[in-house]
Amino acid sequence: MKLTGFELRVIEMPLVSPFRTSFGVQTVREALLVRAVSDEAEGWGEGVAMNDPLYSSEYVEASVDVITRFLLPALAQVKDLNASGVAPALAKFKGHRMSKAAVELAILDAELRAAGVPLSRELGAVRDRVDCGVSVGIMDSIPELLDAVGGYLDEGYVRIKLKIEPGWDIDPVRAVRERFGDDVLLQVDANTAYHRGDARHLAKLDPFDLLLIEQPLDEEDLLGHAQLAKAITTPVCLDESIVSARAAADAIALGACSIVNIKPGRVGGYLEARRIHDVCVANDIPVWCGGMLETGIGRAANVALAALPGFTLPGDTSGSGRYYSRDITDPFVVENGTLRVPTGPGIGVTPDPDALEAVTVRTEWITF
Ligand code: OSB
Ligand code: MG
Repeated sequence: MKLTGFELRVIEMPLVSPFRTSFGVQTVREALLVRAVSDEAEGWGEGVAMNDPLYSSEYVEASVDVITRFLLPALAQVKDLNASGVAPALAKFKGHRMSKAAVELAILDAELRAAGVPLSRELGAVRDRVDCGVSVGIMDSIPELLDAVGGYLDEGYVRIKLKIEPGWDIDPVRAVRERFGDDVLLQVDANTAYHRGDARHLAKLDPFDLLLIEQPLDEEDLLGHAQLAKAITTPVCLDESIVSARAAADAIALGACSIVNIKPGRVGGYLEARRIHDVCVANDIPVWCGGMLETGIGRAANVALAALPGFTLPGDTSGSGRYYSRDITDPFVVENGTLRVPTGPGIGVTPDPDALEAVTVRTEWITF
C-alpha cells in the first residue's frame, strides 16, 4: 500500500445536552478527523484531543500543528510504512499520544480495508456485541440527575458512571442507590478532582458498593492512588495516569489501581491499547473501554477493542444518541444494553458525506 496523502478535518458536533465534569462543561465536541489516502484504500482516524487542555495536555489545535509539522513529515521518510511502523517512527516525539493515535488509526484502517480484514479481528476480538455503560455528567440538582439516570436505565444501559467532584459525590451516589437499588452497576469518575488528604472523605463512598472510583487524584500521583487504594474499599481504577503499557505495569506493581480504563487515544493508539489489555490480563486486572465523546468513527474502533477477552466490565461505549442528534456515520444503537461490533473491513463504518460537511469547520490536505 502506498500512502499518497492525508486530510485533516476539524469538526464541531453539538452535544444533545451539556456534559459537565470536574474539569469543565462541554456543549460542543470539537474534534479532529484524519483521512489517510493510499493507492489501494482510504482510512479514517479520530483524534480524541478536546478543545482545551483540561482533561490532558493535548488539544485540537495542538493536534493539527504537531501532525502537520512533525508527525506526517517523519512518517513520509519511512520506507514501506505500515500501521505497526507508525509508533516506532514517532517515538522520538515526546507525548502527543492522541495525535499519534489518530494518525495510526487512519493508516491501520486504510491497511485493513485494503486487506479486507475487520479491525475487531485484527485486534483479537472474541465477541460480536459489547455491553454498554453511560457516563452521566454533574447536574445542577439531584432530581435532575435521577431523571437522567432513569432515562438511561430505561434505554437499557447496563452500567451507570457518575461524574463526581468535591461537593457532588456522596449525596448523588446515595440518591441513585436509594432510587434505583443495589443491583445497578454503579461507578464514579473524579477526573483528578481530589487530593491525598481526601481519603477519609472518599471512604464515605464505601457503603455504596461501587464497581470502582476512577482517577480520584492527579494523573502523576501513582503513590497517592496506592495509598488511597489501601484506605478505601471501593476499587481504584485509573484513566488519566495510564498513558502506556509501561505506565499500566508500573501502576499495577505499585498497587495504584486494581482496574484499568483503556482509551486508545490517551495511550497513543489501538496497538498500544491492545498491549495494555495484555498486561492487565496477565496481572488479572479487569479492563474496560473508556470514551472521549467520539463520533461514529472513533466509536466503531472502540467497540472493536471492547470486544477483546479482557474487557470484562461495560465500557463508556454508549449509543450515538447519547451524544449527538445526528452522528456522522450510521448511528450506533443500543439494543438490550449492547452495541454491535462492526463486521466490515477496517473500522467498518464510513462517514456520510453530507453529515460530515455539515459539521466541518475546515480541512487541510497534506500530500505525502
Ligand atoms: O474521564 O472518562 C472520562 C469524556 C471526556 C473526557 C474524559 C472522560 C469522558 C467521559 C465520557 O467520561 C465518556 C464517553 O461517554 O465517551
Ligand atoms: Mg475518566
